[in-house]
Amino acid sequence: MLKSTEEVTQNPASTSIINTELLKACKTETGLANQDNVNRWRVDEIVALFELPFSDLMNKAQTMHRENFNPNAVQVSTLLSIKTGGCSEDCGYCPQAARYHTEVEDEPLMKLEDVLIAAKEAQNSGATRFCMGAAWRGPKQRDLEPVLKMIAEVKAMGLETCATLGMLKDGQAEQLKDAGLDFYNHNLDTAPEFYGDVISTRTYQDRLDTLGRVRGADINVCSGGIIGMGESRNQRAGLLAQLANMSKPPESVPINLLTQVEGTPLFGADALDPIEFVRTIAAARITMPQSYVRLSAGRQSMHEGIQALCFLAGANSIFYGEKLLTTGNPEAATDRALFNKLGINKV
Ligand code: SAM
Ligand code: DTB
Ligand code: SF4
Repeated sequence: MLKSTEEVTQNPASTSIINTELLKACKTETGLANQDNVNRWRVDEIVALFELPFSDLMNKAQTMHRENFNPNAVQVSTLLSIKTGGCSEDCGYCPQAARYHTEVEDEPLMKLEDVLIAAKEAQNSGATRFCMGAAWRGPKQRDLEPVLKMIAEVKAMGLETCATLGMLKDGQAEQLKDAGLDFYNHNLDTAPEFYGDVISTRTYQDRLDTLGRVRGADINVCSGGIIGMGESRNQRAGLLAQLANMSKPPESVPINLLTQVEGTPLFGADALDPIEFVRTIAAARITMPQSYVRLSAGRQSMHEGIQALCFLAGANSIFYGEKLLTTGNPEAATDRALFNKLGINKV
């Protein structure tokens, strides 16, 4: 039986339980039921979801979504780049890597008071979570200390806090937790087999280790990836399998459409078919029924009809506000108009 909207409105994540029967049905109908552990996904099972007729896939995703969440509520987070550019890493998509010649100008760590002004503006415009991003390989202790203050003060304003600072060393996640951090974002980015084509300065295992430290410190995990980098459908499914099969899947799963930035190696990659992007969102919803799936980078160039399909496929979180980290995002007023048109409320 589907839950009524009222039953899941208050606290969707905590009132829901995984409907194992529904999951089993999703798998059995694709002819690929894995009887050993219905909550583990094989890559071929996820590929079979991608291959379903579009209406069947959307129906499964929407059913799963309604089982676990209020289908008309979307969580909104605002991003701020607190330290921009000059990064030592070589992520092939990223305009902030020092080695690529892009228009991004390097900026040092922002002052606490300026971060708080931006957080207040985000709160006034309706964001409930404030995510602070830094272009670091990982924070040194002297970098972390001012960020801990930012987190504590943003939290004290009544906002949920999120940070994305790169790889964490032992003990750093605990300091972030003590400062009041609610979520840590660290993306797997893509499937293990494609990863080496995109990044060489840190390994997949490094990323998993950081996620383990975040989980170990009892901080909510935010982890997803980027679609449209030239990966195959199998590899898109491979990314979702990595995320869904974690001993506890991430609470928040950002699915970014590659924003192509001139000067980065991935500039000029073949554009992804928008329907394939919607299919990826649907497969994320089905494989991670209790996670917030965030329709992340790429919305500025995405027709509102495709965004509507993403919400129908189970996306229930967005970045809100006219800027992501260094690239554009729809104006808040444009998003409010879209929400009104679709009858969506903010969580
Ligand atoms: N430097 C930290 C790190 O990489 O862990 C944190 C910031 S980094 C910019 C956060 C994430 O943004 C990346 O892992 C990647 O998934 C996403 N991202 C960066 N550039 C992007 C782009 N051009 N298009 C889509 N997503 C992008
Ligand atoms: C995530 O998955 N997407 C956000 C956030 N986590 C940090 C970043 C998107 C960045 C897009 C390119 C830019 O604005 O620099
Ligand atoms: Fe640096 Fe993060 Fe950009 Fe990679 S994604 S180059 S680590 S800022």
